[in-house]
Amino acid sequence: MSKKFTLVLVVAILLLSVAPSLSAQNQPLKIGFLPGVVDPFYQVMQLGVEAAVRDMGVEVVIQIPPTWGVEVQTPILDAMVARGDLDYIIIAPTDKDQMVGPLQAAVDAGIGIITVDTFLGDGDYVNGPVTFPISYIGSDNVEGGRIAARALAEAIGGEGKVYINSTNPNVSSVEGREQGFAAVMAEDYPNITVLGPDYNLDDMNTSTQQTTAVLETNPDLRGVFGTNVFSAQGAGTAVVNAGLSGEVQVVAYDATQFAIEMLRAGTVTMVLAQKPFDMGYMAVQFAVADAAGVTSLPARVETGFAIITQDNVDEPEIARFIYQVP
Ligand code: T6T
Repeated sequence: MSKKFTLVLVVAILLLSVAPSLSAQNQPLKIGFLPGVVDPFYQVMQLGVEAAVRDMGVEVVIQIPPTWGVEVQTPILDAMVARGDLDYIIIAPTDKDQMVGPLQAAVDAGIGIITVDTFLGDGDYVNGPVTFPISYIGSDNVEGGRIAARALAEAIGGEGKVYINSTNPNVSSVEGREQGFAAVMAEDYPNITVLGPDYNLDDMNTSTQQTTAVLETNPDLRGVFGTNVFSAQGAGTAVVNAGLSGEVQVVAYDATQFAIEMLRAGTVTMVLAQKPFDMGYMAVQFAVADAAGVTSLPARVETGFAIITQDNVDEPEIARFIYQVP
């Protein structure tokens, strides 16, 4: 092959690889991103979305609900649909049932839906009650709850009373964590009693108040599981405020800087990091692939965890999963 032809071929390949992904109307693909709430987990997810948007030459419209709930998320979703220029919406549904209708309307308007972090229905988009989303990209939260339960059970010597502090009912992510946690305790630790869950509606102060009340009424409490950012931060704060740091063990879901500080201080015994950057990046990839005509996208992608302890928190391959937000 002549050198000139090789050079032309290489340049052509490079140009094709950076060509913007186009919609059916031959316009740059435009994607909406609508997470659950403003928090470090979704901020890291947004970094993943933005990195993929840059890499794949697409456009994104980002809107983040100030607080959690269908009454906040639905109007934002409806406004995104009403724009009429979005090809896909990447969303973390704030209720696995109540968000089905509004998202079905988005699909009826010709918008592809990819759910991240939380799912609709039972999460089975092939054979379940809800099948219109392209995919669910997120954690296996039942397994996450099981990991948390084993860590807490080990930290308290396999016996005693523990408490779950969580955010909202009917949210697939924390619901799975609660289920996995309770299942391991029931199956493998007959001498551990589980209190809760109490729901803090994603408010850290409420979580602190709830956990404080449980500590006061249960002086024999040995451990607490906070099922997400604000639950873990609130529960850990309550344990510290009660002067019980290191005595009442805390397992934290989500690797915020706050959780890591509590880990280093000995208040938290294990932090379970999710991979929100991966969720965001892959969701954009899936939208681009679907627009290009790919038909073999998996309906479920589980992005895994990093288990963070005092022993490994400074190891670069672990520390990289701490939620670093700008
Ligand atoms: O734990 C994450 C997320 O996985 C969950 O669905 C809701 O809470 C967080 O956003 C953390 O606040």
